This record gives sequence, structure tokens and C-alpha cells, in this order.
Amino acid sequence: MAAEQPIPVYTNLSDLYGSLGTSLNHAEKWNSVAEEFQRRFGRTPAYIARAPGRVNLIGEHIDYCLFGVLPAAIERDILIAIGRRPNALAEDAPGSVVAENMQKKYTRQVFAPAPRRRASVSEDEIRLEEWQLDINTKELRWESYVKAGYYGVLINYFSGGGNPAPVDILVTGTVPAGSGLSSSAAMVVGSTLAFLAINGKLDGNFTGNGPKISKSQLVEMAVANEKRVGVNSGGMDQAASVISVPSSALYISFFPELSASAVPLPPGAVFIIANSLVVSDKAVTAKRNYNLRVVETLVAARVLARHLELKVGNTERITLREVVGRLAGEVEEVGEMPVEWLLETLKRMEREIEHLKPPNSDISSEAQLGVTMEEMIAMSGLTAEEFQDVYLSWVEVEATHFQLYKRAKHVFSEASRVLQYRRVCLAAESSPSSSPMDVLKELGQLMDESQTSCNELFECSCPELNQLTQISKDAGAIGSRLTGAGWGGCTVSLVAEDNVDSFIEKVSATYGPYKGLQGEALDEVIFATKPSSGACVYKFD
Ligand code: NG1
Repeated sequence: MAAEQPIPVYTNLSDLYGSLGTSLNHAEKWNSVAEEFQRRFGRTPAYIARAPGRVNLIGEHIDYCLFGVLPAAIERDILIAIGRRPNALAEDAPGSVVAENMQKKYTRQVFAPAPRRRASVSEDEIRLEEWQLDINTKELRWESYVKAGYYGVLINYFSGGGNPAPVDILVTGTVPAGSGLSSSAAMVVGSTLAFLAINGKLDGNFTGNGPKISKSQLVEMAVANEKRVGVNSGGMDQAASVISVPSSALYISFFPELSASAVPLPPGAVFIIANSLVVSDKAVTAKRNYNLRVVETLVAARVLARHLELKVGNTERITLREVVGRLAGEVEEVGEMPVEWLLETLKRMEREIEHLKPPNSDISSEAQLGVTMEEMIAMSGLTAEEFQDVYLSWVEVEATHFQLYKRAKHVFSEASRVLQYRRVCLAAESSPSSSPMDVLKELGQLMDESQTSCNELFECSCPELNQLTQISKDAGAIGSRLTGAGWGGCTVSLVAEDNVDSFIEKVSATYGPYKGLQGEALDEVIFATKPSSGACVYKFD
């Protein structure tokens, strides 16, 4: 399975470029980071780690409910060149880092992990806390993501002894920040890989022996590492950045465990990313947006489980995917249930969600579908204290009404759309006789339905994203939707190969914020992307 493969380490440029699927512009980028490293640090780097951003084709806000999603890695990526500091001075702290960034606005940073031993705690705790790196989650800076990746390497590989190498690193990247293309996951994956490579840890497991670190192990580390910058993400971004393969989307399922398989995309399908230029700062709006949705979907799961008389522990935070599994009698040890069975159970759930509407109320409009905190606690069957402990003690949320019905309706329908999208792609591959345009239309319709659901039920769109998807449809997109968390950021549109230029031209001329943009500035905000391969490392001689 794709996720169990080792991380590719290339020593030969033609293998590297071949694996990326494209050559020329990639070759230039890799050369320029190596040359710049040489110029700044006086020697060639030992490794360059690459981690791509991702675009989610379909399956929004369902990864943290443990339903499968369908992202693809994009060509835009983060490259991190790294080299041991030769002749490290005696006073150099172990594992100290000089970090530079090719973008001028990100200034040079020097930091070192501090060994931290606390005499009063148990042996286990000493090992876990042995290294300390300051990451201020209230004020994230570019190097915070570098530190987050490094931290995981320190904790996993240097807690039992040994000193990490003092290094110089140079970072460059083309994934726009804060736009739903997972620049943060790419930074953290890239940094984790660079520090693993330079410390000789790519070749073994946590004990330094045994098989090479697998892609799924790197994903697990990167998810844990990203939590250090305060993001409780679902795992889609890191998995897409690490496991993706060219020309395909990646079906990633999270239950009963992380697994990933390539879904070949139909020939002639081009995905165009357009940035709405609305910046949504997830950390700032979390209590009304992202984190509130996480809590609403979790509470909806408990209420449904209670209504369906499924067994759920009082302190358990059951997810909507687990409710579906328990209802269907899925045996976790056997793996994910067959797709048809899952689709059928999802259909049933779309009926059961009626029970998430407010009790005893006469609902005449969608706006009244939410429940108050008191109603929500009563529906959960928990005491107020239990509810607080399980659902509110770890996260801050703010709402007068909680939209359990709408959120669950989005999640179940979106989970079905992912499975249908995947089925259409797989069917097109196995019967190439089907009309290519019909295939694209089926995919486009699922993307459009996803956008409507994100807008009306999950309420994670915004006026600009709605406008941009509409403009995209008018400009010839077969389907168009927001991608990533939403509330700003990018859209992804499915466009037939022959229409790409006219599509970009029309959207650029119509979407207000693009007026006046030309050349590189325009390429920055609207661009076609080919699904690219996942993270890798290049090793210099
Ligand atoms: P963005 O904000 O696009 O990186 C976020 C989450 C994903 C997923 C999507 C919504 C993070 C780092 N990522 O993506 O896991 O939940 O929203 O589908 O929070």
C-alpha cells in the first residue's frame, strides 16, 4: 500500500525530476536553492527535502469526522536545503540551527533546543520532555513551522540520548500561505524530513534500527508536530503532502486507521486554483468557525449514537464515522467496510439526522434549525459537567445556536460525494470507452454540490468564494468549489484541457480583486496545477 512505502531518497537528478512528473521549472528551483545555500553557507547542502502543498478536490471538513477525503499534492512546494555545520564551535549548543529563508521578508533565525531535565518527575516523563524548543503559538512566525518539525525528531529520536547535529538550513517555497493549500503542513513535513535526513534517521525506526521510516510514520509524526503550532487538524494535509503520486488524487481514509490509495484522474481534466484573496486566519476565527464546527460534528455524533441506541462511553468523543461503523456492525480489525455498504449506511444517516433538529419546535425556516447550549446538553444525555469535560474543556467555542442538523447533513452527504467521485474516476480508468466529457460532467456536478453544501449547510464559504465559484462556472468550469477550510482562501475548478487559457482569461477579467494583475502577479493567484508526487529527499554526494 502507498502509505507503507519508504520515503524516496534520490541521489540522481534525472530520477528525481522523473518522479516529479515535470522537469524544467523544478530543475531551476532545486538548482537555485542549492546554489544559494552554497553562496550563503560556503558549501553544498547535504540534503534538500521537498514537501508539496495540496488541493482538496472534494471532501471538506470531514477528515476530523474520520471520513475519507480526496486531495492531490500540487506542484507548488517547500524545499529545505540542510547541511551540518562544519567545524562547529565548542560553544555551539547541540542541535543548534541557523535558519535562513530565500524570501527576504522572512529574516535569519538562530535557535537551539535546550535539554530539559526535571528531577522530580518519573523516568518516562524525563524522556518525553527532554528537549525544549520555544514555539510561541500566539505569535507564529516562519521558523515556528521549522521548529515544529524539528521538535518531533528530537522527541522521537534523541530522548534516549545522543546529540542532534548543529545545522544550517535554507528554506524556499511557492505554496502561498493562508490560502487553503496547506503551506503549513508542507513546511512541517519538509522540516521533519530535513532534520531526519541530516541526523541519519531516515534509515531506521525510532530506535535507529529496523526498516526505513514509512510514509505513514512520517504522516503521523508530521500531524503530531503540527499540533505544536497549535493546529488540531484532521491529517488530510500531511497525508496528501507525503503520500501523493503524480496524475492521481489520493483517497485517504482515517478509519479504522490511516490508509491511502491513488485515484487516477481522467485524462483531459485540469484543476485550476484561484485565490479569493480573502485571508482567513483560522487561529483568530477558530472559536466561531473551525473549532466550533469540530465540536458541533462531535456532539451531533453523540446525539445520533444515543438516538440509535449505540454503545458510547460517557467520556468518549465518538465521531460521525464511528457512529456509521457501529450502526453497520463494522469490525474494526477487518478494516474499512466495503464502499457500497458505507454508501448505504450514509443514506440511512441522511434520514436519521432529523433527530438533530431542536426538540418540540415548530420549524418553519432553516434559520431555526440550531439548538441552544441547554438543548444540546439535554440531547447529549450527559450531565452539564460531563458535557463540559468531554466537549468544551479543550477548545473555546462561541455560538448562541449550535447547528447539529446542518453540519451532520453536510458531513454525511459530502462523505458520499467523495466515494462517488472516486467511483467515477476508477470506472473511467477501467472502461476508457466512456465519453470523457460525461465523466468530467459527473465529477463537476459533485464539486458543485459540495460547494452548495459547504455554503448552505456547513457555512464555511463566504461571499467572495461564492462569487468566484460562480464566475468560474460562467467562464466554463465544469465544476467549482472552495478548497480547504474555507471562509476565504482558494477555489478549485475542474476545467477541460482545451479551455484552460480562455477560462483563466475570463476569470481574471471578471473577478474584481484580480483587476490590474498581470504576469507573475496574476500567476500567483490563478494557476493550473498537475497532481504531483509526495514528499522526497535529494541526497548530495
Ligand atoms: P486548510 O485550512 O485548508 O489547511 C483545514 C484542515 C484540514 C481540513 C480542512 C477542511 C488544518 C491544518 N487543516 O485545511 O485538516 O479539516 O480544513 O476540509 O487545520
